[in-house]
Amino acid sequence: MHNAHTINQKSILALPGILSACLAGTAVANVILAGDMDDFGNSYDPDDTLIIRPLFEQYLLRPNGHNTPLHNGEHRPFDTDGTGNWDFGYTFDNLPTLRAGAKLTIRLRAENVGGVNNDAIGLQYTGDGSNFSMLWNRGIAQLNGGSWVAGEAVIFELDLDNLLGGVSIIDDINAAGYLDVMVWDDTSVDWIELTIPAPGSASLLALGVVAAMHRRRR
Ligand SMILES: [Ca+2]
Ligand SMILES: [Ca+2]
Ligand SMILES: [Ca+2]
Ligand SMILES: [Ca+2]
Repeated sequence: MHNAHTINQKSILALPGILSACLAGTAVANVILAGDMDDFGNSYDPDDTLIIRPLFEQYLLRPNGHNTPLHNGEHRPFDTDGTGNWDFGYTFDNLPTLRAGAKLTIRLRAENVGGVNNDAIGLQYTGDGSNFSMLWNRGIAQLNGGSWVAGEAVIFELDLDNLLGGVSIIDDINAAGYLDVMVWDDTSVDWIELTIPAPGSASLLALGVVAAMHRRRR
């Protein structure tokens, strides 16, 4: 009986520590990395595996596009070197619910093949597999202060709740459960990161209050 009481008291004393550990744990965002961070090293490394949902893939491989007539129907891989007229696509799928704070970070390089100035990035393909339709897209030059020149590399952080133009696509991503990323057509992709904010700590804070009250009652 005495032993049981001692153990109980110890576990109650440990409670704030456990709770703060929980809070610290949930404060860490979930980050999904696509491609490998190898400074545009080799394509087709184990971590360079492409995931592209079927309808988006159909669009990327459309007969009158770049990939099918010019690249034998092959997808542009991560880390291509010196290659142009090739469209890149990737789908982050099976996503949990995103909230404000979700962001996409992407590292790009303008290839020295001519024609990079009109390259662009698009998010969330909404077409029927044959037509161009993106929920949001912008010229890379526009995102890069007005220019995008051969050999230049950049990391963009795109706030999915406040994209250039004041657009939020978070509700659309949540409704779909995926996020398509497209980059075209003379620009290489080193890697892409999707940062998913941790669930709100409000409920855990409430739990902490309940625990404190519980402790006082004893
Ligand atoms: Ca690689
Ligand atoms: Ca081109
Ligand atoms: Ca181009
Ligand atoms: Ca890479």
